[in-house]
Amino acid sequence: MSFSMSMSRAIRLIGGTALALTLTAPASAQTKWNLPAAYPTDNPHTVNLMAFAKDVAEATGGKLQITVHPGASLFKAPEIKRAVATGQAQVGEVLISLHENEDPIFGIDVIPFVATSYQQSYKLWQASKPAIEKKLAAQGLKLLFAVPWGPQGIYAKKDLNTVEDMKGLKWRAYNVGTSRIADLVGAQPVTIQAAELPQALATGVVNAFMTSGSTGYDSKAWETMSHFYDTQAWIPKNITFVNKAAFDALDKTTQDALLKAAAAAEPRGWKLAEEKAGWYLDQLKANKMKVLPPSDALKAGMLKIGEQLTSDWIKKAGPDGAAVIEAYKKM
Ligand code: PCA
Repeated sequence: MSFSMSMSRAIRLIGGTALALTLTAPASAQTKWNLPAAYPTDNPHTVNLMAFAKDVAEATGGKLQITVHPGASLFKAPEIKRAVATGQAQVGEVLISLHENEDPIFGIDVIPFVATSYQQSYKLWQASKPAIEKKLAAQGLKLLFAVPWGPQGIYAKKDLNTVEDMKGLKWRAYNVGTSRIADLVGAQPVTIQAAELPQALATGVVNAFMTSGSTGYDSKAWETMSHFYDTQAWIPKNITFVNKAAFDALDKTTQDALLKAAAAAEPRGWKLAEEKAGWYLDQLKANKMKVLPPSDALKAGMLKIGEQLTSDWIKKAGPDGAAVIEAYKKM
């Protein structure tokens, strides 16, 4: 083989490789996003987020890869929103009422007894969505979807026949509202996020709390608690959002695929939550907990607390908040 032949072949080969690289460039131009989340892998919220990430990867032919980080492994629950707003993560999921201090609208779904069924809760979401979306946008966040928890009940290790029986309890709170309930009943509030709840229970830092059947299940409440009072006081929601700049940097086709996957994630998440709510209470029972409706007296006491929290909220939220509640009531 002559020198010139091998040279020209080498040049052709180099040329061919360069061409191949050019052709494969769009497929290998992969965008990788992190999605911090705060709840366990098998929690319905996380299951739904994983399905969302899978949908996005499939719809974009692997161009946009979202890695879900469950269990507060990347950021702690109260830090996720800021992490996404500042671009430390591109997309994230939070219990939106954690941020009620920034704007009362973020706490609209945790006002007791305003929306207690999934149907009501969905209506409240429709009524409050424009205001929440606007507030998030002002913070550099684009709303993707919202998914509910189970109805909130009271976990305790003794009979609670009235709200007076809650006096002096070491009460685990997860947001402003649950902390305020402790104040109103004369319990001592300790704010602890779900990821740290199992340890708080094991070490006896708390001896009562309100949450869903799922968080009770996730934290093996039966190891320390004996009662679950199914008060169905409110249905809180997690909201998933994306950093606006990260979204804007995507090409239009990828943006559309992301929004389509988000639009599918919302109804799937609501369905999953509702389907599993009963199953979770069954697991508490199977683990020998008493799952009970609240007594009339306990219910009346909780309703009174609800009235107080409702008027507190209306005062804080002003006419804008009142307008959202009015819109909800008309739905
Ligand atoms: N679980 C979360 C928020 C509401 C819920 O049901 C928690 O207890 O932290």
